[in-house]
Amino acid sequence: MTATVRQTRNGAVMVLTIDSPPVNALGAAVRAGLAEGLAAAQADPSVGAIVLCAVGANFSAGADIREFGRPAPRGVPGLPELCNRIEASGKAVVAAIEGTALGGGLELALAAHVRLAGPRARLGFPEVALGLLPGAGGTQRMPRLTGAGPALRLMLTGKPVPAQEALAIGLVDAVVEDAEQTAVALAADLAAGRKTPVPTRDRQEGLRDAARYQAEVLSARAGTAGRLPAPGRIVDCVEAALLLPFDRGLVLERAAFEDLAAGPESAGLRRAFFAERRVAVFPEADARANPVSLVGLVGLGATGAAIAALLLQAGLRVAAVVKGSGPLDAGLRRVSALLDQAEAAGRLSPEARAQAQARLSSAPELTALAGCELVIEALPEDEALKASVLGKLGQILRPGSVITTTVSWLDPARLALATGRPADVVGLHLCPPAERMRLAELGVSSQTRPEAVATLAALMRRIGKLPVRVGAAAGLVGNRVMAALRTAADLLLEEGASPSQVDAALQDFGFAMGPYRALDLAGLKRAWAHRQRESRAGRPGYGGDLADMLVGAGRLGQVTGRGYYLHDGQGVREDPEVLGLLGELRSAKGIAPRRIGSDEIRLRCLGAMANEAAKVLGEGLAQRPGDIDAILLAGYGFPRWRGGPMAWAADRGLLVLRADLRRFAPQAPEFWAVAPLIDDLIREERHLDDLDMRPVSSG
Ligand code: HSC
Repeated sequence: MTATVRQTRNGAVMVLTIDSPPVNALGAAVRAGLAEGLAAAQADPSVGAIVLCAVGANFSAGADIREFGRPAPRGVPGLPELCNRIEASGKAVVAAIEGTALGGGLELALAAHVRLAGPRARLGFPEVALGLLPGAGGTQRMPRLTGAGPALRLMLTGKPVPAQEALAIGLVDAVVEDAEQTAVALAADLAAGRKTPVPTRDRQEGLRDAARYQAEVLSARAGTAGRLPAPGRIVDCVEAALLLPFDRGLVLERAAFEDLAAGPESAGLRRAFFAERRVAVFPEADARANPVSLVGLVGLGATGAAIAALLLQAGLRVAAVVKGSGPLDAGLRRVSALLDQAEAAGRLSPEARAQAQARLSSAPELTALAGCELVIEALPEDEALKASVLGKLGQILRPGSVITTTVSWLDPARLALATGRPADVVGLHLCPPAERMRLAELGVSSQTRPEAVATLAALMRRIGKLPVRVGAAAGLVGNRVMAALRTAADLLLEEGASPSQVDAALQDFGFAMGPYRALDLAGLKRAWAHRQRESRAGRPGYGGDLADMLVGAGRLGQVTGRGYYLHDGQGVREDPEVLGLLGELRSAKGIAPRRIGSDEIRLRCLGAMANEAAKVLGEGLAQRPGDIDAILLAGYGFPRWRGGPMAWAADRGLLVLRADLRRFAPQAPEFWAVAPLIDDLIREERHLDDLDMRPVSSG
């Protein structure tokens, strides 16, 4: 007997219980255990029926994603084969689904003859988020039960449905209070009557209305025109469930799955999946997170209001402090508008919205925050203003409360000193729009106490953010890496490219928006102020000259109708005036413009990001390459299916990347200087991926 699957007897019923923490993924050992249990049940004449169930919060999270791309162990059936064996069992198989049944986990249940779900069960096909499709019969079995519409919805959105909805669409046969107990009783009945219900492959109810089925396929196909291949292949397979015999449909599904699993898009998405999970491991992760129910918020600008709205929606109380009745009213209106949006989107019921609003209080003075367990200072990027408020908070707050300072480019370690209690301070960077972007970078200094980090991380998770722990430093990690991209882009403009060429090349790579469109949207003022500060501090840096000329000409971006582009009634257009300014800049620098192709644009921009990321890693500001990828994916619109800038660098290879950087260096030697970490890894014959596996160290 394999330890990951327990075989127990209950009269004539053999119960096979999957017990493979943390999520009951269907790796080789579990599949072997299930196959063994199934064979034992078939061979034993005293067994009349079988129950499939699991322990823990998940029935099963599906196939073990770590096994993809590795050779299958000999003698262990693959998941498709295992599902076929379950379905072909002469003895009835009843699946008892408690918790989540995802992907291959749901396919296992679909191969059973009866499915019972507990009231809190959730069922779904998240494969599409990994660039895959259900590859163990799901695309052929589910439509036979539910028709094309529900099957396509689950497979194309990747979102699980709760038990009652699964019942309504015909995905499960009943929702019962204790799924395992009921399954055993039902299996005993089936065993007594020697009955095996119709296997899913022979069920027809979902296929009967062929015209409707085809219409649903057609309408789903219209939405699959994007960059990723999986959605189109899902639609093909679901269509095949109607048109082809079951076994031929399985062959088609298998081929599509193997194609997708071998493709670069799925590789990138799987990498992103693991990177986002690995960020949960950091030196302070096991420290005690203080319970938080009342959060103080200083400032209700765009970021502050977004944080307030998210906290209120998550059931927390918020005490906001804003100086002046005008700014306070404006801030409260922002919070209300965000709660309205949440209600309109169905994320809050009208009652929940009213309750959320009632949990918000406001005051003009910081002393109102004395009772807060955690305070978030969300004032504009003005060091003197922030330092003065943080100093007062340091005096007002009880010992043990956590002080969070939101930063864009300011160094949270420096700001922490202003409180007089730096151990309690954590920096926080949220990307705009803060109500939507998932990233929460936590800037931790050598003085920060672990409980403060754990408390803020837990709070961020509660409001739906992905907390990534980084070292406290100016710009933290994300802004620094993005600044390198912008510098590389600016240098390309000086050499001959236009803003629209750069944007098009990066959008073609998969960025939602190129850097100049993004700058126009965010406004040019903030980046300009940062350059001014850097220049005053004796760190002038490369690039930025055109941006300075634009700001000087009052072109502040979309808000003023003009920035890198013209924004008027005719949309966003290239502006000859900007190209003229660029010409002047090149002449002043004595640069003869050259034609630059899209490949070179991408290579330079991504090379600059990867090199900066390697510097950040070498400085110990990020724990792992995957953390940097997670930051860029969750906060900065880096295309998820590309895996992130470090994934890009790993694919390109460090030697090739180093040669690229050396080639670019003459124009801006300090900027393109190869990160010492890249040289070290090359010398030690190691790879970036090796650093993802190293244990995290504190400090
Ligand atoms: C699939 O099923 C494909 C099949 O259709 C076909 C296969 C056919 C093959 C044919 C061959 C030719 N695998 O998220 P958490 C790890 S594709 C491996 O923090 P939670 C995770 O990395 C799969 N590992 O927990 C972490 O590990 P760490 C479709 C998996 O309670 C730990 O488990 N399924 C894993 O917050 C805890 O994870 C999915 O995409 C997996 N499938 O959430 C489901 N799933 O501690 C993905 C998790 O070492 N999983 N891990 O860092 C989830 O959505 C969430 O994990 C849950 C639990 C909601 C299940």
